[in-house]
Amino acid sequence: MSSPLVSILMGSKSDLDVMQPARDALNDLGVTHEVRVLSAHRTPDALIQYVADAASRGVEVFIAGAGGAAHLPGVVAAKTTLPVLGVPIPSGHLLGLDALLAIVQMPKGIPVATFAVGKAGAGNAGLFAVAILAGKRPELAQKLVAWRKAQADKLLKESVVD
Ligand code: RP5
Repeated sequence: MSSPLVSILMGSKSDLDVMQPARDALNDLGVTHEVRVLSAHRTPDALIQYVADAASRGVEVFIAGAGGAAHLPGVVAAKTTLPVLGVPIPSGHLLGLDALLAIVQMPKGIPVATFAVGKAGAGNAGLFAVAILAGKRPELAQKLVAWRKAQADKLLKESVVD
């Protein structure tokens, strides 16, 4: 089996589009990752088995996106001491506010880092995963600096509107 550094989890295939920016960030920066759809309430046993297995294969960071009651990131965090980055997915009547509150309000003792609702949060979770990994990987830290510079250069090129 391959050993990706990051695992991107989501509770439903319907979350894939919102989670895409996390994949994009990891692809841009050349970080190995895998993507799985596993649900805390629909497939709890498979989820718990996967988390244990992924950690033993070398995964160092989990990104978990979920909508609604959104307990996926919390359940992942309950089963590993590796960093878990939670992304609230906008869905249903509450448009992600439900997921945001569910993820950000983890009771003391089992932390989940919570990101913005939707695609911005997914992208930032990807970048944050890279930042965590870059702590012990100087070449990755350099890539992150270059990525930030490219982002700034792009904005500066477009800064004169009129
Ligand atoms: C959550 O319920 C998923 O993360 C998804 O955001 C939401 C709706 O899932 P589906 O009904 O589209 O499968 O578990």
